[in-house]
Amino acid sequence: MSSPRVTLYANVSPAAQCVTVALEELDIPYEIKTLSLIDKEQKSDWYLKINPNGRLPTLIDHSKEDFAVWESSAILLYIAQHFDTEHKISYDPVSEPKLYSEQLQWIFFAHGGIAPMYDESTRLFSVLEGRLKDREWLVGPHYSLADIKAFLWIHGAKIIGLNLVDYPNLQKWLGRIVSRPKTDKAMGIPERMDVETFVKKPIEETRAIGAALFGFKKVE
Ligand SMILES: N[C@@H](CCC(=O)N[C@@H](CS)C(=O)NCC(=O)O)C(=O)O
Repeated sequence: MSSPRVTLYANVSPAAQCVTVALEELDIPYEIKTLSLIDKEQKSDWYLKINPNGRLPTLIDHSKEDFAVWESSAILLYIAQHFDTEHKISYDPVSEPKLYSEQLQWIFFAHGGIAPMYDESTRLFSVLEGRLKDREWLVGPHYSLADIKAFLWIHGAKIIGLNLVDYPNLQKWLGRIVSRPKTDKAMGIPERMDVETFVKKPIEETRAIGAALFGFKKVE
């Protein structure tokens, strides 16, 4: 096995697992280190030195003197810049400037829109549903960081009581994504999110878990 080019501090959450998806899709050798949110390891002094926000994920690039990158979308863009030179899952800002801009638009929408406003996501789901009405991917002709950033929130929607019955295009798009072998593999790293088990828990517990996993509300 090749030695890891990067280390990813992660847990089972859309914020962290969108990064494992990108690493798997690009066949980048990486090491996963999981932190326990229950033990508040993400707030320990050593971790705050690499991620002052005290949240997961954080990527460490061993080929750049252990340079640390935090905030999931910044990590995705860093991975694209340094490890996706063939643009398998990203668009080139120079030769594909419009697609690159659209990719940024949808990443920002998912990062600033879907993630923190998960409580009021139906309108945001409708935006995605409309976007996917006559296209396979959020941006351009292939799977990209925009899809990778957004889909795990949709995949986990049941946890907060939303289902996708009213969103047929979103359902089909999600089906296309989760049937990709490398993406499916990444969804099991560090562990597979067990949506059905969450759904059976009492509502207060579900919301607390949802808040911790998705980071839309602080759980003390
Ligand atoms: N905007 C951040 C959000 C990260 C986030 O919310 N991570 C959650 C994952 S479970 C977390 O670390 N929660 C623990 C905490 O807030 O202390 C990103 O996209 O990287």
